[in-house]
Amino acid sequence: MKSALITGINGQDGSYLAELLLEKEYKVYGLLRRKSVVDYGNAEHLVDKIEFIYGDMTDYVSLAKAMKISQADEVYNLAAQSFVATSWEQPIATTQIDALGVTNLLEAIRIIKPEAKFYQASTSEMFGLVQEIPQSESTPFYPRSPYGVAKLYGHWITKNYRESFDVFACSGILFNHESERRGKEFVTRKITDAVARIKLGVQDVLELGNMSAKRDWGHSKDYVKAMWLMLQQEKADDYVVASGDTHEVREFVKLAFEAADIQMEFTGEGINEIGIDKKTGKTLVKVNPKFFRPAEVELLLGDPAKAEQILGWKREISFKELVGRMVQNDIKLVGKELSNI
Ligand code: NAP
Ligand code: G4F
Repeated sequence: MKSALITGINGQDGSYLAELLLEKEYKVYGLLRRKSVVDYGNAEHLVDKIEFIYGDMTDYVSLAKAMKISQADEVYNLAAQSFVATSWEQPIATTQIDALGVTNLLEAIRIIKPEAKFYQASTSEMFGLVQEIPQSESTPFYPRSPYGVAKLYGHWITKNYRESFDVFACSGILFNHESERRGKEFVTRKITDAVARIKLGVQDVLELGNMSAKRDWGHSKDYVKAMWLMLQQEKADDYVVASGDTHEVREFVKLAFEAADIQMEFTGEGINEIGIDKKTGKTLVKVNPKFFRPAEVELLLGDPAKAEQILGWKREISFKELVGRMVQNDIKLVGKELSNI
């Protein structure tokens, strides 16, 4: 039986990856931060199937202990302060977790079990102010946020441990992936949650920042398969994982309202742009500059050719299906919340 250690176990990707590895009969260990109230988050339904180990990416000793206890054959580093906007408010914590945290974990592997295979959750945010369209493994990086800069360090230190110490270390440069388990501060889930509340009559308006930003969106369930595939190859390498399509935030909003049977259209420009209900004329969407970022990533579009050719990976859930699944799930969740009041 193979064993795996997943950091960020209670996050979006951690929970889907744990499900995938359990299906493949791995013994799964999950690194969990100690909080005042125990919270398994997205891994709540897996508590009987996973062995949790308390630890923190900023604490080398806890990571060394996690490696000692788990003796993991495969280590997936998904833990991060992952919200770009917060990285300007907490640049130092973001760096300690997303940059130095990776070195802490690589050192724990090198010292305790150097033959373990390592996956690093790199990100399309490293392309930032994009130097090429679409972005591939050879596109130069230009991060635009403290998060992007910290992740770029994590990316290079992973490569460095591969080249310096022969650790089987891979980076997955994953483009945006969402799901029914996405945190509600990220734009997709913020939209689908608001659409559900508007549909059920408990919210009037959805306020957003830059709706012209374009993202290459896929479903997390598809993307965790690529993580696993990377660690099953003969040779450690880095791969872009993306859908190969890009959409404006505005398009996501429109499709989300459509999925809830609300016909909405945009009118006006800049900060005066609004989305109105075609039937009633009511304003459903507004711009609030408070959600603008100090530096924006305007366009992300990935080229997944290498992952498709070498890993045999292909995304299965389309953009339209992703939006539909998230909206239907939020309508169900908000409905349940209201019936409990
Ligand atoms: P997520 O839902 O925000 O999960 C992040 C996880 O990291 C949570 O379990 C969180 O635990 C944990 N964590 C945060 N700080 C920690 C610390 N100091 N020590 C230990 N654990 C800590 O993120 P996700 O969407 O699943 O993303 C997974 C990884 O992929 C992240 O590294 C993210 O940066 C990267 N990534 C994501 C995307 C995407 O579109 N989703 C794209 C590219 C790369 P708590 O509950 O304790 O905070
Ligand atoms: O959903 P977002 O917050 O995701 P962002 O910044 O693209 O980051 C996500 O994807 C990265 C991969 O590229 C990951 F590495 C990272 O961990 C995270 O998962 O914002 C998407 C876009 C941005 O351009 C933002 O400015 O949506 C725009 N946006 C417009 N209004 C908004 C809002 N974003 C948020 N969160 N909230 C808004 O009201």
